[in-house]
Amino acid sequence: MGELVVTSFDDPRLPELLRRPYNIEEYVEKVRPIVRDVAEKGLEALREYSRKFDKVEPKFVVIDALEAWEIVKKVEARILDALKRAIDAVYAFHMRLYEELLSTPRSFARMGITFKPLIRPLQSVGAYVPGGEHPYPSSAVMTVVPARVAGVERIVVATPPMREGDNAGLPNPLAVAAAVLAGATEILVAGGAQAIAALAYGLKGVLEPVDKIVGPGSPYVEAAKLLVSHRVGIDMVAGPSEVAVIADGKADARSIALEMLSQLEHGPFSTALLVTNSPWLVEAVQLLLEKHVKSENMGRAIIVKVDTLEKGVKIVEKFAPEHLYIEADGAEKLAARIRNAGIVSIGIPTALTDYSAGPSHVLPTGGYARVRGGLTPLDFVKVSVVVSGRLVHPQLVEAAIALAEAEGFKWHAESLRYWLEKSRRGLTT
Ligand code: HSO
Ligand code: ZN
Repeated sequence: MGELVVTSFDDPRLPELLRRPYNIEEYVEKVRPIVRDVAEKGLEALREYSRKFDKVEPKFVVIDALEAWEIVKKVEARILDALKRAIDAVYAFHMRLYEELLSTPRSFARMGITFKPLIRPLQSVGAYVPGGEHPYPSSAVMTVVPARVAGVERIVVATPPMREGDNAGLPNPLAVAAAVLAGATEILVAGGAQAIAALAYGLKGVLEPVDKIVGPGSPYVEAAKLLVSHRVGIDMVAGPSEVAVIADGKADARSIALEMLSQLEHGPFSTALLVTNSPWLVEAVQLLLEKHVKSENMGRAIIVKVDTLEKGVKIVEKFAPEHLYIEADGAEKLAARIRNAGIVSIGIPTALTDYSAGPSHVLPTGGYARVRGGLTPLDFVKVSVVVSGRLVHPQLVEAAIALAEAEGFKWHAESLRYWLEKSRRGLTT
């Protein structure tokens, strides 16, 4: 059962109300033994945890893209078609974004040193696609597509086996279809912390470890990602969905309520916040939300009445929501002022960005929007630099010598002196 709170800007309980209802650190302790077991015992431990948590034995632990097509055949043509359209849109957006952000970098030089930036894709990544109560084929699209656009060769999608029915022990066919249509190369049939451990450590003879793990998941999955982040890259803590809404008296109460309900239906940990300067809207939205929030499996809805939208912006900035939806006069201006939001929607339902608008719906939650935005091809490349030069400005070399000496590193200093001398004589290569 969800919860609905109506309050105002000065309510001293506000920070507490806006605090996320879970603490990832507690989960880190819970998943530590699981991660350790899978790291040490591999496949055997993975199967054991699958029996324990998924209540089923996976029929295959790893499925390659070719075999996966057999599972894709089980998916209705209509849904396959929807998936393809979503993939097209997400692909087009990320391709364009990639060109804008990472178009072939040119070399440049300064004080005798030439710098050549190198942007290279990671070689392998794992993308977690949640199962459980809802399948998340859209999350396969939103992780695999930006990885493909960046040029990642090996993309492993991890998703749990289904518990019941014809597909018991197999991954959800929708998740598999989305994964292979988007360009995944392997499917790991595992969920939870054990899947994350398998991706990070590999499974002897079955699965090679990956370089980076991305994608949303339960607090267990997120905690496991944190635990393995000393050996693989991770994207972020992408936990339960959140939306903040800024609206004024002209907003359509029904659309506001639907924005809130759609993100709240992700479950009891999700949060939807409305800030508005319109007393009328407070009442109308409250009325529309009440029944659903209190009778369905939802998170917490908070409606905050503010006297000016300025104050609303302040609350939203502190909350740092995953999604921000704005329906108010001067929406563009308001959007430009918000520094902490994973994605901002103006006149576009957040559900469209969840599926097919283009940007990835893998977004920072729990306040992490202070630190980063959503997943993009930038998360799948690394930038390094080749430096070269034969005659570097002596001031730079002398500065380096002075600093090496100050740090007490005599061989650093000596290598620099030797090179400086060589370059003075035109002997450097
Ligand atoms: N709202 C979620 C994404 C999602 N919604 C997937 C439905 N399916 C994270 O922004
Ligand atoms: Zn959603």
